[in-house]
Amino acid sequence: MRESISNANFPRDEEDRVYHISVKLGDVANRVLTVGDHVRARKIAKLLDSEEETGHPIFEKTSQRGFLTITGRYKGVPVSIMAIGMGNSMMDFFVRETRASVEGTLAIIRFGSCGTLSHLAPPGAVIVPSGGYCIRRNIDYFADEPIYPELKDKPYFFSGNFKADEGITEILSKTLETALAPIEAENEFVGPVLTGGLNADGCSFYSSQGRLDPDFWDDNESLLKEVVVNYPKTHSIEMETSMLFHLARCARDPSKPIKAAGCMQVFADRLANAFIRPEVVAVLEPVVGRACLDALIQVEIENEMSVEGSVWE
Ligand code: R1P
Ligand code: URA
Repeated sequence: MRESISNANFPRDEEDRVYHISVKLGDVANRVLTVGDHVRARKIAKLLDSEEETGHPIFEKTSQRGFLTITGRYKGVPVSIMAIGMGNSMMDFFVRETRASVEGTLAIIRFGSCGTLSHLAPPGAVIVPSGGYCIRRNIDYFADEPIYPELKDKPYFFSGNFKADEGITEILSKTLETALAPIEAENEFVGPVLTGGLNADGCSFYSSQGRLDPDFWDDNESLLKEVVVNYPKTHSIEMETSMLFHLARCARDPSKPIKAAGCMQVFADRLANAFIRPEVVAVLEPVVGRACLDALIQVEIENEMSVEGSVWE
């Protein structure tokens, strides 16, 4: 760390950049497409309007902690594409530090990958959840000396449900269905788009998603059955989208709402124990990435930011 940081509660550097993502006001647009990995982000960023078209350089920042922010215009509308890595805590860094770097409404679409728990969405399908919940490993269950013995009963906890933004979810579903229809007609391994179910965020890719690992004591053999019993509408299982819905729900200031939706390409079939083939991802991912941008720019933002010197000036 080279910059000097003044505030231990919400750290920023001398130029007011937030501590982990390393952006400041003006670097991120009101409309954000977030993905897990940099490669996906950079491929989608190729769809942004060129610098010749906009007359502005495309903003790009990779933080020391591995967050990537790319801000430009898509079909004339300011958007940011942000790669955040994996898991609930990365989502927490992303949502809080982005919120602190954008004025007005923040509209977020997450485009990730997931495991499927629905026969209607095999690998190659795209799932658009209407809400999501979290499955957390209860580490007290595994503790040698639990502080709260009453918490020792259950190895995994299920949270309540958090809703996606209905308006953005509807735009996203329709845009994806239109974009995928011609590809589905040509390629039997792509599609369909499955909407209206729930997403489960595991706090791990392994134990809290019901993966069996003989090297560890996990007590998760019945976890996926429990998912079906507790939440029969669960279509997808991954690691960030429910946390995004949860944090959007907890945004306090009504003049700065966070509206969030998500879609995932199905990579792993957790019922049939199968995985998507790379050649299917190569067809699916660019179409879904473009559809996410097309959906994002349809989202109405009443109080769009205007920051002197930024990419959307
Ligand atoms: C695990 O392989 C990762 O893939 C999924 C999960 O949520 C987790 O982050 O999403 P991304 O493809 O967006 O990273
Ligand atoms: N991402 C996950 O978190 N789980 C899966 O099964 C596939 C992708």
